[in-house]
This record gives sequence, C-alpha cells and structure tokens, in this order.
Amino acid sequence: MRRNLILGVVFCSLMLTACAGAGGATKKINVTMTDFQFQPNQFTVPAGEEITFTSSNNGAVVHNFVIMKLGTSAGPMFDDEDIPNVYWQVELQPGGSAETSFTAPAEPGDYEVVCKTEGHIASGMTGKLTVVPAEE
Ligand SMILES: [Cu+2]
Repeated sequence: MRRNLILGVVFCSLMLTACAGAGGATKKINVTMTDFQFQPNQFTVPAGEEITFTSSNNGAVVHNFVIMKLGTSAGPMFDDEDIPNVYWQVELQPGGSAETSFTAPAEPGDYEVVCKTEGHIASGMTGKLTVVPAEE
C-alpha cells in the first residue's frame, strides 16, 4: 500500500515534467523592461499557440517589446526599413504595464527580440524568442 503511494507520487511528478513541454516551452511570457534590458531576455514558446504576455516597464523611458520576423534582424538600430519585418510588438510607457496576448509564429526557429526605442538596441536591449514545434 505504501509502495503504491510512493509510485503514484513519482508518476505524477514525471507527468508534470512532461507537461512543461519540449525544452521548457511555455505559453506565458513575463518580462520586465528596464533601462536598458529585458529581464529575462530569452523565451521559448510552442509554435502557433496563444501566448499570454505580461510585462512592466520599470525604466524611466518608453520601451518596446518587438519580435522580428524569422530570418530578419533590426541590426544595430531599428529604423523605417525594419517596420515591415515586425512580427508583433507592444509599447510600454515608463512605469506602465501590459497584459495582452499574441499568437506564436507557426514556424519554429530563433526570432530576434528588440526594443525599437532609438538607441536601445545599441544599449543592449535585445533578446531571443525560440519557437519550438508544438506538442501533438
Ligand atoms: Cu527600450
């Protein structure tokens, strides 16, 4: 009886691990923006899923969370040429916060994340969104 109980506990924790998804993919992104960083700055999400995005700007200036399309990069500075390459973005005023959602890209791969406020990429305000195949 006691042995069955222990086996049950082990089984449940294995199931929980499995539910966390491939490579720690999550449907929730929770990011804090500061002058001039995303914390954290690496995210892994399942392809094509609805992602809950929660963020707050703890900095003194406007910050943006901009996901660039696959295979594109804003380079050292976000300018007008980069606008068509934006996959999704949200802007936060200083002290502001956002609770929103977006659909993760359908194509697995590494997507560049930048803050498009002038000079912030150069200040190191970049990140990476890794899209992994959704589980069946
Ligand atoms: Cu910024």
